[in-house]
Amino acid sequence: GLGEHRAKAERMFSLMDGFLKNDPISLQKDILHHVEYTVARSRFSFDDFEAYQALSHTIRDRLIERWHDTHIFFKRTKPKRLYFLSLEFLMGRSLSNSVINLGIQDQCAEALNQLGFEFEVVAEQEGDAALGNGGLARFSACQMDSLATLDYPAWGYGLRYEYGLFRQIIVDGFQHEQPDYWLNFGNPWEIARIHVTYEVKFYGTVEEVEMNGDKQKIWIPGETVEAVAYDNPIPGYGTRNTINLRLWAAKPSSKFDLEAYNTGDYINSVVNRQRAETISNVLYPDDRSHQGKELRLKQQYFFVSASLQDIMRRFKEEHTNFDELPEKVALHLNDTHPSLSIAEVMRMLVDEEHLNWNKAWDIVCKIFSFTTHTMVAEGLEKIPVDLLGSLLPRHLEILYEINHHFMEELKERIGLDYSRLSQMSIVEEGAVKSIRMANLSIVCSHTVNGVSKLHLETLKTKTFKDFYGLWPEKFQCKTNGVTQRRWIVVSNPSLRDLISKWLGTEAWIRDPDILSGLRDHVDNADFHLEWKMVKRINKMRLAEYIEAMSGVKVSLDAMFDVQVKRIHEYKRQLLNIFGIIHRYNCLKNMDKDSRRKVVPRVCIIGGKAAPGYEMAKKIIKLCHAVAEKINNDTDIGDLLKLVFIPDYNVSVAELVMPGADLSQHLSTAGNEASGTGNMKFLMNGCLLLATEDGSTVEIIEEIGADNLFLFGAKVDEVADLRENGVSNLAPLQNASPLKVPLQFVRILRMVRDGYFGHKDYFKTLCDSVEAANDYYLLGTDFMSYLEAQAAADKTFVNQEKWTRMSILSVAGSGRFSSDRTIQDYAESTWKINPCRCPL
Ligand code: GL7
Repeated sequence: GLGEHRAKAERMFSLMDGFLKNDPISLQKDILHHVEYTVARSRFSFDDFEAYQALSHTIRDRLIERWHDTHIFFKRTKPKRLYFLSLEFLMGRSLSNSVINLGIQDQCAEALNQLGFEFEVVAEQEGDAALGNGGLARFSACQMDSLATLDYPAWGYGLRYEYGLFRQIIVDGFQHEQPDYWLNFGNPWEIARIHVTYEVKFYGTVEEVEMNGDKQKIWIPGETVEAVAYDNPIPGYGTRNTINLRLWAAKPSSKFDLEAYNTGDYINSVVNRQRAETISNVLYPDDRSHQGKELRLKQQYFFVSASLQDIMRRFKEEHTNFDELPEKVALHLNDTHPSLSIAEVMRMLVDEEHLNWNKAWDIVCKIFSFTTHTMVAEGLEKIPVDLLGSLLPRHLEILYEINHHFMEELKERIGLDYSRLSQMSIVEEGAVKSIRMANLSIVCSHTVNGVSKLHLETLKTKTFKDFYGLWPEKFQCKTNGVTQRRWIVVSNPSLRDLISKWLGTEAWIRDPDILSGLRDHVDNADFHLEWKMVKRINKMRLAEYIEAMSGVKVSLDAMFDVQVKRIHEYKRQLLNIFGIIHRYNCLKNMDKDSRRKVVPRVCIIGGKAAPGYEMAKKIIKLCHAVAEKINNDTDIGDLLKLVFIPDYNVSVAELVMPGADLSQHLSTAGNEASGTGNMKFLMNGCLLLATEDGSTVEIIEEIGADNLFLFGAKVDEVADLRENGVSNLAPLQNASPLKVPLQFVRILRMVRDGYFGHKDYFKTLCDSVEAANDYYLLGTDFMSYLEAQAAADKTFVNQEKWTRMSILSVAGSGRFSSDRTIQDYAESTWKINPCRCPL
């Protein structure tokens, strides 16, 4: 009874001596305890990596306490919960971020110090959790940090890939991919929940059965695998709240097939069972295109099915009536990757809970929201009907039925406009009949979010014009953001201290708008001096890293000019490289006197190419070929260096961004939905050289066009430039120098003619600019690009002006915090309230 329960609880409390303590002595005791009993090394002899393991477990214990309290509190208060569904999370390292969010950074540093270790060195031991590709995946991670910090009752759901994003190694200038078997050394940041498992089914048939006089469809699946939960606590900053990121791993089903074992083929049966695990084995390394692969579809459904069973179980523990679902559950689709959820919830409600179709649909339409992260229609996900029908036969039927209802509604609204009907249909008839996952997501979601103002505009006027006409109120803009906890506090401690000193508060770490207070000091000479000193320290760290990685010694007086992001034609790394070749040509033609006036540059490029993306791989090779020429030219010396940073990832970004003077964001206008790298550089006082694309448009609004270097065609000019052939390079030989600058033609020739070697290999790269009508407008934008570069050089000479611009960049970066993004989503899309766990 109740009395017994209370007695037990009291005894438990008397056995516990309160929460774990965070003073340096208690931390040391815990670290040594974990060295001895978790890592199983001697306390008298352990190395940096073992210190990392022991400290991580020490922190993990503290995370678990808070995480328990948070979940008990959520359970007690039963708020509406947000479930953030994403196939990708790029978390990076956890140690530094955790100690900062727990507010025990100094204590940990001191504890380690007294044990003879250095926090920075120990933190360096950690590998990145790279369960995602690029911006989309890192944005998911930033959003988790903000959800926890702002006390929202949220859960993240994802997949626990055993192989994260491949490691990039460079051999002879070419990219090679190595598997990232990241769990090899153990992962202290996760908690295996071996009892939280669900069966996920695939294949089979659909049968019709009689139920209470009604005909009812049921799915008889053909294969079962098990999903096991791995929980990753996500601590908020300045709060006890610690939320959960639950990642699923596939395991063979515990119910084995007796038949198979009885045939005597024991070995093969075991091997076949093991195949189930392949589902969550490997992350697909393409960041923007997915072409109907069965394994990918299996991953998506595996993820969706396990997450929704978990979510429904939690709902049913607290509620009996599905009418309450929209008041208690918000499901967010991070891009279309989890959008099979829509069909799955329908299946659960109709087939398993026996709600009638209309009732179920009514509920479903109130719980889903959707964010799309792509600009161009070709980037939208489609799933071939044949594939879907064989893997998930019942879901295909449900999708057809959803579409049937939608088409009927649409005919009533717009009449028999067949061209429009077929364009808006969820089912695409064509050479390969397929399901349009974006259309499905729009039809069923109550809000459709773009990731920048410009992106939303494109969605309304182009990509989803017809849907916007039908449901204008659904379309919203939630400009992306990044967390200042990781992108300033963790990555740039010197800047953190400087900002706090001059603002007289650390409150900006929770309330980023306060950063605007830096404007008050923008002309203060002492502030300038300290500001430049911080940049110098960070450049020093970066220079050391560059030398270690590439052997190239760089001068700290040079302008560090960085472009780091996935390699893509539309991101125009090629424009950057052509600009570097141009700079090289100019230097070669200069006399000694003019050279003395040149601003020295260190050009830094980094990023991975999808393994199957030939053009991107050629861009990487070209970068290396050009670097080899320039860096070994004794004529040039420190005036120009080009380095490629291999294996760009979150932890490399943390080092590179604080050390950059200038960063480049060169996407052809209308191609980058938002971009988030620009925001991270902005927060680190790095000036931007950029096109007016994605979220840069809003950065301009915030800091003013004078505080960055803009160039290139604007989004509404691009179509014209393409269509009217203004930039057509076909008649290259006699091109008008006004339209296609001669310099550009010359550089293209150099590459084509083998000036940098590898003539044959670079041919298709040159063709992609020349023969393909210069789709990304490199030629068109080239002069404007060079002008922006010249303006950057000129400004760099005027250090006072440069520092002013740098300060104003940070001062204007508050709006680009993911805290702002998340608060906006919470209030206007998810309708959830903060739920703050008491201390
Ligand atoms: C992306 C967009 O390309 C990028 O502009 C955006 O910042 C990011 C987050 O919204 O999403 N879409 C996409 O598929 N990837 C992105 O990075 C991989």
